Amino acid sequence: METVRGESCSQPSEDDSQPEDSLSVTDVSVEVATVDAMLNKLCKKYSRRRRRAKKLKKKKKQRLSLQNMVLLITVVVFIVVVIMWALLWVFTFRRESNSGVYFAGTFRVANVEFIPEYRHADSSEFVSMANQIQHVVSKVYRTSSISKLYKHTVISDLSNNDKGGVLVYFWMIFEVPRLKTPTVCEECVSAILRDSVLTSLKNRSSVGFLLDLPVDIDSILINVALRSDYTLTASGSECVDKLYAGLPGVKVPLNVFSSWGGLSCHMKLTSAPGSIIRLTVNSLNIEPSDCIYDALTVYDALLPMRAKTLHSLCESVRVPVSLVSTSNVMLLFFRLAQGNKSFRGFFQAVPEEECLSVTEIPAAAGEAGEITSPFHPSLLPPLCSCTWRLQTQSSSLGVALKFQNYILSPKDLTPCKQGWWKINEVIYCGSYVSHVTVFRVLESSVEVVFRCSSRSAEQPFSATYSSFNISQPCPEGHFLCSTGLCVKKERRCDGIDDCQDESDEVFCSKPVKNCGDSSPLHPLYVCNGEKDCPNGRDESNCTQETWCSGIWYQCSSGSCILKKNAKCDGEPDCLDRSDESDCDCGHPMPIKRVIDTAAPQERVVGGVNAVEGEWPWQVSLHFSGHLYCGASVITSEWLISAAHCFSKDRLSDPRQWMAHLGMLTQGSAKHVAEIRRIMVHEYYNARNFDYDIALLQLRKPWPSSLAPFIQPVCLPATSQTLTESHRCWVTGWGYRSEQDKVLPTVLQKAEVSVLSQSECKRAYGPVSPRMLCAGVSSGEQDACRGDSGGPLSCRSSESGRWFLTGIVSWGSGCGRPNFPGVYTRVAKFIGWINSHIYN
Ligand code: 4AZ
Repeated sequence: METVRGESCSQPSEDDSQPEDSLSVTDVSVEVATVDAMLNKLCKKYSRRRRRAKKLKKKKKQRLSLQNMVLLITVVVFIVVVIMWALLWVFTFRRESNSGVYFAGTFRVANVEFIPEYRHADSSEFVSMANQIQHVVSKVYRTSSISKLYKHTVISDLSNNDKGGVLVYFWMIFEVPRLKTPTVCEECVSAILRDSVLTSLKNRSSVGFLLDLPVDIDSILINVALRSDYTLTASGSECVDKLYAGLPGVKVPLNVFSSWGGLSCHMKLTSAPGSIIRLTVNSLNIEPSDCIYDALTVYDALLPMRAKTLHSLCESVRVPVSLVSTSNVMLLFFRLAQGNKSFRGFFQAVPEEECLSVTEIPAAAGEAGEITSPFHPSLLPPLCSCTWRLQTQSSSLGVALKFQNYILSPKDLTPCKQGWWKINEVIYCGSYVSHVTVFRVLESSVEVVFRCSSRSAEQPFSATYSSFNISQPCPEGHFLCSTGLCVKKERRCDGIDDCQDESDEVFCSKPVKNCGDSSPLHPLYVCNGEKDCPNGRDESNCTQETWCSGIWYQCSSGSCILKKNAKCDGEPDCLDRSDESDCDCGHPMPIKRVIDTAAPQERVVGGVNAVEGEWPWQVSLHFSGHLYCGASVITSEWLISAAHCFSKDRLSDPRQWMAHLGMLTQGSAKHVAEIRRIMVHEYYNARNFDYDIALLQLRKPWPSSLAPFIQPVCLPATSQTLTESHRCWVTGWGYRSEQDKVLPTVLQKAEVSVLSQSECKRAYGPVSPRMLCAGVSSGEQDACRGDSGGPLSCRSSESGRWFLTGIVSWGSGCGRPNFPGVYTRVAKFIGWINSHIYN
C-alpha cells in the first residue's frame, strides 16, 4: 500500500509521465493484478488530475502576477497624477484663483522737510524715506481687518506742495480670492488709513499720526486702479518720463511719436511749490475711439487716480488747447494703439493766480471791461475761487454781465456742475449754452463770487461788464428778453428768435396777413409751402435770394432763398441745386399695406403696431443686452439719439451698446451693429434736458443690401417750418403707459401734432428753443420710457419725404392730458451734426 502510495502517487516530473497502456500485467496474480491495476489506474488518474491542476495553477499564477503588475502600475500612475495635480494647484491654479486688486493713493506727511533728492527714486534719501513710509503703511494694513488680503505697498513718488511736508504717492496691492466676494473696496481701504489717523487728531488740526508718521487726514485719497497702470508706472518701466519745470514761464517741450508699434506711456510733470502746471496741447493726432484705443488723459496728481482726472482727449486736436493743474504736479498718460500717432505740446510752471479785483465802472454806455475764468483761455481747473467787486457811478445804475456762451440761473436743490456763483448773496449755477446771455444786477455795488464746481476741467468763460439804467435797462424802442438781451421792439413776434430763448416769440397773437401788394408780409407766411393769401403772393418768387437767418433756406453756396422747406422736396430751388442733393433718405417702402388709423387692438400710449419696412430708420439701442433707448439712422455710419441715454458713467461706454437696425419685432433685427463712439452734445444739461442730443458712430456701416429694411431719415433744414400738410409720428418699443411693466415686442407708432412754443411753455413753463412739444390734448398719444432717443418723424404731403423733426427727450409722465411729450428740436442742431459727421 505504501508502495502504491509512495511509488505510484509520487509526483512525477512532467517528462517522465507514461501513457496508461504501457503498464505490465505479467508479474502479478490476477487478483493482485486487478487491485494493482485499479490502484495504478486510480493513481495515474489522480496524478494526471494533479498535473492538470498544477498546470492550471501555474497558468493562474502567471495570470495573477500580470494582473498585479497592471494594478501596481495603475496605483503608481495614480499617485504620480495626484502629486502632480496637487503641485499644479498649489503653484498655478491657487495663485490664479487669487486676483490682484490695485489701488493708487496719496497723502501728505507733515512736519518733514522736502529735499530735492526725494524727486529721484534711486537716491538713497528717497529709498530711506520710502522704506520708512512703506513700513508704516504695511504695519497699519497688516493689523487691519483685511490683513490676510494685503500684499504690499510701493512708494512711487515723493513731491512737495505749498502746504509743506512731503506728498507721498503710492501703490497698494491686495490679493483677493477670486471666488470670494471682494472685501477690498475703495472706501474700506481708505477708511483704514483715515481711521488710523483720526484717532490721534488733536486741537482741530487735520494732522494726526499714522503710527509715528504725521499725516494730514484731509490729504488722504485712495482710488482703485488698473493692474496695467501699476505695471506701467512701477519703477523700472521704460515708459515713464519725469520732467521738472524749474523756472516759471519757461516752456518745456513735450513730443510723443508712436509709429506702428503702439505705446502706453506716462509723463510725470512737476514744478516748484507755489506754482501750478499749464499744459498746452498744440496737436494730437489719434484715432477717435471714445478713449478706448487712443487717449491722452491728464491727471491732477502723479499717479493715474480716477478722482484726479483733469481731462481726457479722445479725438485729434488741431486747434491748441491748454489746461492747468490745481497744484505743482501733473501726469500725462498716453495710450496710443498701433498706427502713426503723435502729440506735440509743452508745459510750463505758472504762478498761482489771485483771482480778485475791484473795479469802478464808468457811467459811459458800452462795455467797460472783462472778467474771465481763472487762467483763461485755459480750461477751468476743478478747484478755483474768484471774487470780483464792481461798482457803478450812481445808485440808479446797475451792473450787466454779458457772457458769450454761458448762462446763470438760480440754484435749485441739485449741485452746480458748471460753476457756482454768489452774486450779492444770491446763489446761482452756471451752465454752457450756444448763445449770448446778459445777467443784470439791479444794484450799483455788486460782489460776484465764483467757484469752480466741476469734477474735471471745464470750458473757460468770459464776460464783459457794463452799467445800465436800472429803471430802463434797454435803450428806447427796445424790448428786454429773458436772456437779458435788448432787441428792437419791432423784432417781437416776427418769427425770428432774436432773444435766443424765444422770449420775443411767445404769446404772440397770430400775425395779420397783409396780402395786399403795399405792405410787407409777415415772414411766418412767406414761402412756407402753404397758400396763405388768396392772390398767392406769399408763395410766389420763393427761389428769390434773401438775407440769411435761421428762417430761410441756405443753399450750399451760402446764399439763402425764401423757400423754407426747399430741402429734398423734389424741385431744385437753389441755383446750385444743392437742395436736392443727398436726398436718398426718408422714403420707406413698407412691405404690407400701412393702416393709417389707430386700430383698437394694440396700443402704445395710443399707438398701433407698425408694419415691416415702415420706419426703416428706427433703431433699438440695447445696453448690456436690454432695450434702453431708441435712435434713428441718419447715414450708413451714424445714428442720432438723445444725450440723456448716455449721460451716466457706465452708459457712456460704447462697448456696452448694440444697435438693432431694420427691426419690427424685438429679436428679429436685420442687422445688429456695434458702436464705435458716442458723442454727447457738449452743452447737454442734465438739470433741464437742454441740448439732449447725441451722435453714435457705428463700428462698421450697415450693409447696403439691407436698404429696403434700413434707410436713413432725412435731416431737416435749419429753416424747416411745419405746416398743415405735415403729419408727425412718434415710434418706439417703449412702455404703453406710465404703469406698464412689459415692453411691447412689435414697434409701435402714434400720430402726434407739433404744438407751438407758446403752448409748450404753457404746459411746462421754461422750455428752451432746442425743445419742441408734440402730442394730443387728451394725452392719449405719446412717447414713454424706452422711446427716448427715438424719432419724431414728420412728412409733408408735398415732398412725400420723412424728416427727423424731433428726438424723444422728456415729459411729465406718459399720456397725461395737457402734458405733451417734449422732443429735441433737430433743426437747431444741423450745424452741430454736420460738423461731427463730415469733419
Ligand atoms: C422717458 O422717461 C420719457 N411722455 C420719454 C418720453 C416721455 C416721458 C418720459 C414723454 O424716457
